[in-house]
Amino acid sequence: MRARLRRVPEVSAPAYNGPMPSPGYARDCATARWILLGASAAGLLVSCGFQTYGVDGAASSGTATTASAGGGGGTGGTSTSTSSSTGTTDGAGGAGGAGAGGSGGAPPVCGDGVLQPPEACEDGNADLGDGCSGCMIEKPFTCTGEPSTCTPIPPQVVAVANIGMGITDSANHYDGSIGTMDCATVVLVDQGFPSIQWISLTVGIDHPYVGDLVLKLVSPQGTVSTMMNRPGLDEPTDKYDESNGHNAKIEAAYPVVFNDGEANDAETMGNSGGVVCKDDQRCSYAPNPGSGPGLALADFKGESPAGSWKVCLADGDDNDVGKLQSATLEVLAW
Ligand SMILES: [Ca+2]
Ligand SMILES: [Ca+2]
Ligand SMILES: [Ca+2]
Ligand SMILES: [Ca+2]
Repeated sequence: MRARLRRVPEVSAPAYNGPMPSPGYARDCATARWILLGASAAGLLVSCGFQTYGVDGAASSGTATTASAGGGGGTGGTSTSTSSSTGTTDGAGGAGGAGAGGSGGAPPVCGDGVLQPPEACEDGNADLGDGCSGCMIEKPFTCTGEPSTCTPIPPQVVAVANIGMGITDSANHYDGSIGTMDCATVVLVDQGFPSIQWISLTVGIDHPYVGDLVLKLVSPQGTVSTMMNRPGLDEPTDKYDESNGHNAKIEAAYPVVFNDGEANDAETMGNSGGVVCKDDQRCSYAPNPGSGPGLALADFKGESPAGSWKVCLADGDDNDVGKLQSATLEVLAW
Protein backbone atom coordinates (compact mmCIF):
# COMPACT_ATOMS: atom_id res chain seq x y z
CA MET A 1 0.00 0.00 0.00
CA ARG A 2 1.30 3.39 -0.89
CA ALA A 3 0.98 6.45 1.28
CA ARG A 4 -0.95 9.31 -0.20
CA LEU A 5 0.81 12.52 -0.95
CA ARG A 6 -0.86 15.11 -3.05
CA ARG A 7 -0.31 18.60 -4.21
CA VAL A 8 -2.69 21.19 -2.93
CA PRO A 9 -2.94 24.91 -3.59
CA GLU A 10 -1.26 27.31 -1.23
CA VAL A 11 -3.24 27.81 1.91
CA SER A 12 -5.42 30.88 2.18
CA ALA A 13 -6.17 30.38 5.86
CA PRO A 14 -5.70 33.40 8.16
CA ALA A 15 -2.03 34.02 8.77
CA TYR A 16 0.01 36.62 10.55
CA ASN A 17 3.63 37.34 11.19
CA GLY A 18 3.27 38.31 14.83
CA PRO A 19 5.36 36.55 17.41
CA MET A 20 2.65 35.43 19.79
CA PRO A 21 0.69 32.47 18.46
CA SER A 22 -2.79 31.78 19.63
CA PRO A 23 -3.99 28.25 20.29
CA GLY A 24 -4.78 26.53 17.06
CA TYR A 25 -2.02 28.20 15.09
CA ALA A 26 1.09 26.49 13.79
CA ARG A 27 4.21 27.80 12.17
CA ASP A 28 4.41 27.26 8.45
CA CYS A 29 8.11 26.65 8.22
CA ALA A 30 8.14 27.61 4.55
CA THR A 31 6.95 31.15 5.16
CA ALA A 32 7.67 31.52 8.89
CA ARG A 33 4.12 32.71 9.31
CA TRP A 34 1.56 31.48 11.79
CA ILE A 35 -1.31 29.77 10.08
CA LEU A 36 -4.63 28.86 11.60
CA LEU A 37 -5.10 25.13 11.67
CA GLY A 38 -8.45 23.63 10.96
CA ALA A 39 -10.61 22.52 8.11
CA SER A 40 -9.66 25.48 5.97
CA ALA A 41 -6.01 24.70 6.40
CA ALA A 42 -6.15 21.15 5.08
CA GLY A 43 -3.20 20.97 2.76
CA LEU A 44 -1.04 23.30 4.80
CA LEU A 45 2.28 23.82 3.12
CA VAL A 46 5.06 22.11 5.06
CA SER A 47 8.41 22.78 3.48
CA CYS A 48 11.16 22.59 6.03
CA GLY A 49 14.18 22.78 3.84
CA PHE A 50 15.12 19.18 3.33
CA GLN A 51 11.96 17.21 2.91
CA THR A 52 8.25 17.56 3.03
CA TYR A 53 5.90 15.09 4.61
CA GLY A 54 2.32 14.05 4.61
CA VAL A 55 0.43 13.54 7.82
CA ASP A 56 0.38 9.83 7.20
CA GLY A 57 4.12 9.62 7.33
CA ALA A 58 4.77 9.83 3.61
CA ALA A 59 8.02 11.51 2.78
CA SER A 60 8.88 13.27 -0.41
CA SER A 61 12.15 14.96 -1.21
CA GLY A 62 12.22 18.58 -2.19
CA THR A 63 10.84 21.84 -0.98
CA ALA A 64 8.29 22.44 -3.70
CA THR A 65 5.99 19.59 -2.75
CA THR A 66 3.02 20.29 -0.59
CA ALA A 67 1.96 17.70 1.92
CA SER A 68 -1.69 17.38 2.64
CA ALA A 69 -2.68 17.78 6.25
CA GLY A 70 -5.88 16.00 5.41
CA GLY A 71 -4.19 13.04 3.83
CA GLY A 72 -5.13 9.53 4.82
CA GLY A 73 -4.46 6.09 3.56
CA GLY A 74 -1.27 4.18 3.97
CA THR A 75 0.62 3.82 7.20
CA GLY A 76 3.84 2.29 8.26
CA GLY A 77 7.45 2.36 7.24
CA THR A 78 7.20 0.07 4.27
CA SER A 79 4.75 2.19 2.35
CA THR A 80 6.51 5.43 3.15
CA SER A 81 9.78 4.10 1.85
CA THR A 82 8.12 3.51 -1.47
CA SER A 83 6.74 7.01 -1.54
CA SER A 84 10.08 8.49 -0.66
CA SER A 85 11.80 6.76 -3.49
CA THR A 86 9.39 8.19 -6.00
CA GLY A 87 9.49 11.78 -4.81
CA THR A 88 10.76 14.54 -7.01
CA THR A 89 14.06 16.07 -5.99
CA ASP A 90 15.34 19.59 -6.09
CA GLY A 91 18.56 21.01 -4.68
CA ALA A 92 17.49 21.18 -1.07
CA GLY A 93 15.93 17.76 -1.11
CA GLY A 94 19.03 16.26 -2.63
CA ALA A 95 21.16 17.63 0.16
CA GLY A 96 18.91 16.04 2.75
CA GLY A 97 19.05 12.71 1.02
CA ALA A 98 22.81 12.83 0.85
CA GLY A 99 23.05 13.42 4.60
CA ALA A 100 20.84 10.46 5.36
CA GLY A 101 22.75 8.27 2.99
CA GLY A 102 25.93 9.10 4.82
CA SER A 103 24.55 7.48 7.97
CA GLY A 104 24.53 4.20 6.12
CA GLY A 105 20.91 3.19 5.77
CA ALA A 106 17.52 4.02 4.42
CA PRO A 107 16.71 7.71 4.13
CA PRO A 108 14.92 9.20 7.14
CA VAL A 109 11.20 8.67 7.32
CA CYS A 110 9.32 11.29 9.23
CA GLY A 111 6.76 9.79 11.52
CA ASP A 112 8.42 6.45 12.17
CA GLY A 113 9.55 7.36 15.68
CA VAL A 114 13.22 7.04 14.76
CA LEU A 115 15.22 10.24 15.12
CA GLN A 116 17.58 10.33 12.20
CA PRO A 117 19.47 13.31 10.74
CA PRO A 118 18.45 15.76 9.43
CA GLU A 119 15.29 15.35 11.51
CA ALA A 120 15.38 17.84 14.38
CA CYS A 121 12.62 16.02 16.23
CA GLU A 122 10.58 12.88 15.75
CA ASP A 123 7.34 12.52 17.62
CA GLY A 124 6.09 9.49 15.76
CA ASN A 125 3.94 11.45 13.33
CA ALA A 126 4.15 14.29 10.83
CA ASP A 127 1.17 16.13 12.28
CA LEU A 128 1.10 19.89 12.50
CA GLY A 129 0.62 22.03 15.55
CA ASP A 130 1.92 19.58 18.15
CA GLY A 131 5.42 21.05 18.34
CA CYS A 132 7.10 18.74 15.84
CA SER A 133 5.89 19.24 12.31
CA GLY A 134 7.46 17.39 9.43
CA CYS A 135 10.18 16.42 11.91
CA MET A 136 11.19 20.07 12.34
CA ILE A 137 10.68 21.78 15.70
CA GLU A 138 7.86 24.27 15.54
CA LYS A 139 8.35 27.52 17.40
CA PRO A 140 7.62 28.22 20.19
CA PHE A 141 8.22 24.63 21.27
CA THR A 142 11.07 22.62 22.63
CA CYS A 143 11.41 18.92 21.81
CA THR A 144 13.49 16.24 23.46
CA GLY A 145 13.82 12.46 23.32
CA GLU A 146 13.08 9.74 20.82
CA PRO A 147 10.27 9.64 20.07
CA SER A 148 10.24 13.34 20.86
CA THR A 149 8.12 15.00 23.48
CA CYS A 150 7.35 18.62 22.65
CA THR A 151 6.21 21.31 25.04
CA PRO A 152 5.31 24.94 24.32
CA ILE A 153 7.71 27.60 25.46
CA PRO A 154 5.69 29.76 27.86
CA PRO A 155 6.04 33.53 28.02
CA GLN A 156 8.21 34.60 30.95
CA VAL A 157 6.24 36.97 33.15
CA VAL A 158 7.87 39.04 35.89
CA ALA A 159 5.71 41.41 37.89
CA VAL A 160 7.06 43.84 40.48
CA ALA A 161 4.51 45.40 42.81
CA ASN A 162 4.70 48.06 45.51
CA ILE A 163 7.53 49.92 43.80
CA GLY A 164 6.48 53.31 45.15
CA MET A 165 9.10 55.08 43.06
CA GLY A 166 8.74 58.86 43.02
CA ILE A 167 9.13 60.60 39.65
CA THR A 168 11.33 63.68 39.90
CA ASP A 169 9.39 66.81 39.06
CA SER A 170 11.43 69.96 38.84
CA ALA A 171 12.04 72.58 36.18
CA ASN A 172 14.68 71.70 33.59
CA HIS A 173 15.57 68.45 35.36
CA TYR A 174 14.80 66.04 32.52
CA ASP A 175 17.19 66.32 29.57
CA GLY A 176 16.27 63.15 27.65
CA SER A 177 18.96 60.99 29.23
CA ILE A 178 18.26 57.91 31.31
CA GLY A 179 20.33 59.52 34.04
CA THR A 180 17.70 62.21 34.48
CA MET A 181 14.88 59.68 34.71
CA ASP A 182 13.81 57.56 37.67
CA CYS A 183 14.16 53.86 36.98
CA ALA A 184 12.84 50.68 38.58
CA THR A 185 14.55 47.36 37.97
CA VAL A 186 12.80 44.22 36.72
CA VAL A 187 15.00 41.11 36.66
CA LEU A 188 14.44 38.26 34.25
CA VAL A 189 16.34 35.09 35.09
CA ASP A 190 18.08 33.15 32.35
CA GLN A 191 15.79 30.34 31.24
CA GLY A 192 17.97 29.26 28.34
CA PHE A 193 15.94 30.92 25.62
CA PRO A 194 18.38 33.35 24.03
CA SER A 195 16.38 35.44 21.62
CA ILE A 196 13.43 37.70 22.39
CA GLN A 197 10.59 37.26 19.93
CA TRP A 198 7.96 39.35 21.64
CA ILE A 199 7.80 41.53 24.73
CA SER A 200 5.20 43.69 26.43
CA LEU A 201 5.36 46.11 29.35
CA THR A 202 2.62 46.90 31.85
CA VAL A 203 2.91 49.79 34.29
CA GLY A 204 0.81 50.99 37.20
CA ILE A 205 1.35 54.73 37.66
CA ASP A 206 -0.26 57.27 39.96
CA HIS A 207 -0.07 60.74 38.43
CA PRO A 208 -2.59 63.57 38.11
CA TYR A 209 -1.40 64.71 34.65
CA VAL A 210 -0.45 61.95 32.23
CA GLY A 211 0.64 64.50 29.63
CA ASP A 212 3.73 65.22 31.74
CA LEU A 213 5.12 61.71 31.51
CA VAL A 214 7.87 60.05 29.51
CA LEU A 215 8.28 56.28 29.82
CA LYS A 216 11.26 54.31 28.52
CA LEU A 217 12.29 50.68 28.73
CA VAL A 218 15.98 49.77 28.88
CA SER A 219 17.14 46.22 28.16
CA PRO A 220 20.00 44.42 29.93
CA GLN A 221 22.04 45.09 26.77
CA GLY A 222 21.35 48.81 27.11
CA THR A 223 18.87 49.23 24.27
CA VAL A 224 16.50 52.12 25.02
CA SER A 225 12.99 52.22 23.60
CA THR A 226 10.52 54.99 24.40
CA MET A 227 7.03 53.74 25.17
CA MET A 228 5.39 57.15 25.40
CA ASN A 229 6.56 60.75 25.40
CA ARG A 230 4.39 63.53 26.80
CA PRO A 231 1.11 62.25 25.28
CA GLY A 232 -0.79 65.09 23.68
CA LEU A 233 2.27 67.31 23.33
CA ASP A 234 4.23 67.35 20.09
CA GLU A 235 7.43 67.95 22.03
CA PRO A 236 10.15 69.49 19.83
CA THR A 237 12.88 67.65 21.73
CA ASP A 238 13.03 64.82 24.22
CA LYS A 239 13.48 66.95 27.34
CA TYR A 240 11.74 69.15 29.88
CA ASP A 241 9.18 71.47 28.27
CA GLU A 242 6.58 73.64 29.97
CA SER A 243 3.96 73.11 27.29
CA ASN A 244 1.03 70.90 28.23
CA GLY A 245 0.12 67.43 27.11
CA HIS A 246 -3.18 65.65 27.64
CA ASN A 247 -4.88 66.59 30.89
CA ALA A 248 -5.94 63.26 32.32
CA LYS A 249 -5.15 61.28 35.43
CA ILE A 250 -3.54 57.88 35.49
CA GLU A 251 -4.00 55.53 38.44
CA ALA A 252 -1.96 52.48 39.37
CA ALA A 253 -5.17 50.59 40.04
CA TYR A 254 -5.75 50.78 36.28
CA PRO A 255 -2.45 49.61 34.76
CA VAL A 256 -1.73 50.30 31.11
CA VAL A 257 -0.14 47.80 28.75
CA PHE A 258 2.35 48.61 26.01
CA ASN A 259 2.32 46.08 23.21
CA ASP A 260 3.26 46.47 19.57
CA GLY A 261 0.29 46.43 17.25
CA GLU A 262 -2.32 47.69 19.68
CA ALA A 263 -4.98 49.92 18.11
CA ASN A 264 -4.43 52.76 20.56
CA ASP A 265 -1.44 54.99 19.93
CA ALA A 266 0.38 55.91 23.16
CA GLU A 267 0.37 59.55 22.06
CA THR A 268 -3.43 59.53 22.43
CA MET A 269 -3.32 58.38 26.04
CA GLY A 270 -5.56 60.60 28.15
CA ASN A 271 -7.05 62.54 25.23
CA SER A 272 -10.56 62.16 26.60
CA GLY A 273 -9.69 63.36 30.10
CA GLY A 274 -10.83 61.62 33.25
CA VAL A 275 -8.75 58.64 34.34
CA VAL A 276 -6.83 56.70 31.71
CA CYS A 277 -8.12 53.15 31.23
CA LYS A 278 -10.71 53.49 34.03
CA ASP A 279 -12.90 56.02 32.22
CA ASP A 280 -12.12 55.41 28.55
CA GLN A 281 -11.60 51.64 28.69
CA ARG A 282 -8.43 52.10 26.65
CA CYS A 283 -5.83 50.20 28.63
CA SER A 284 -3.55 48.81 25.90
CA TYR A 285 -1.33 50.98 23.74
CA ALA A 286 1.15 50.71 20.91
CA PRO A 287 4.33 52.56 21.86
CA ASN A 288 4.92 55.99 20.35
CA PRO A 289 8.37 57.36 21.13
CA GLY A 290 7.66 60.90 19.99
CA SER A 291 11.03 62.64 20.03
CA GLY A 292 12.60 59.89 22.14
CA PRO A 293 14.78 56.98 21.03
CA GLY A 294 13.41 53.72 19.67
CA LEU A 295 10.45 52.75 17.55
CA ALA A 296 8.56 49.95 19.25
CA LEU A 297 8.97 46.97 21.55
CA ALA A 298 10.32 45.10 18.55
CA ASP A 299 13.49 47.11 19.18
CA PHE A 300 14.36 44.35 21.64
CA LYS A 301 13.75 41.45 19.27
CA GLY A 302 16.71 39.12 19.05
CA GLU A 303 18.30 40.26 22.30
CA SER A 304 18.72 37.96 25.28
CA PRO A 305 15.91 38.51 27.79
CA ALA A 306 18.03 37.58 30.80
CA GLY A 307 19.23 40.26 33.18
CA SER A 308 18.13 43.54 34.68
CA TRP A 309 15.63 45.63 32.77
CA LYS A 310 14.94 49.22 33.70
CA VAL A 311 11.52 50.85 33.60
CA CYS A 312 12.25 54.57 33.55
CA LEU A 313 9.95 57.53 34.00
CA ALA A 314 10.47 61.25 33.66
CA ASP A 315 8.15 64.11 34.43
CA GLY A 316 8.70 66.61 31.66
CA ASP A 317 6.80 69.55 33.17
CA ASP A 318 6.75 70.95 36.66
CA ASN A 319 3.73 70.84 38.94
CA ASP A 320 1.73 67.60 39.26
CA VAL A 321 3.81 64.85 40.84
CA GLY A 322 3.45 61.07 40.63
CA LYS A 323 4.83 57.61 41.32
CA LEU A 324 5.50 54.34 39.55
CA GLN A 325 3.77 51.66 41.62
CA SER A 326 4.08 48.46 39.59
CA ALA A 327 5.73 47.08 36.49
CA THR A 328 5.33 43.81 34.61
CA LEU A 329 7.41 42.44 31.78
CA GLU A 330 6.11 39.61 29.64
CA VAL A 331 8.59 38.04 27.26
CA LEU A 332 8.42 35.23 24.74
CA ALA A 333 11.84 34.01 23.69
CA TRP A 334 13.38 30.98 22.06
CA1 LIG B 1 12.27 9.47 11.53
CA1 LIG C 1 3.95 16.08 15.01
CA1 LIG D 1 4.36 63.63 22.71
CA1 LIG E 1 4.80 67.42 36.54
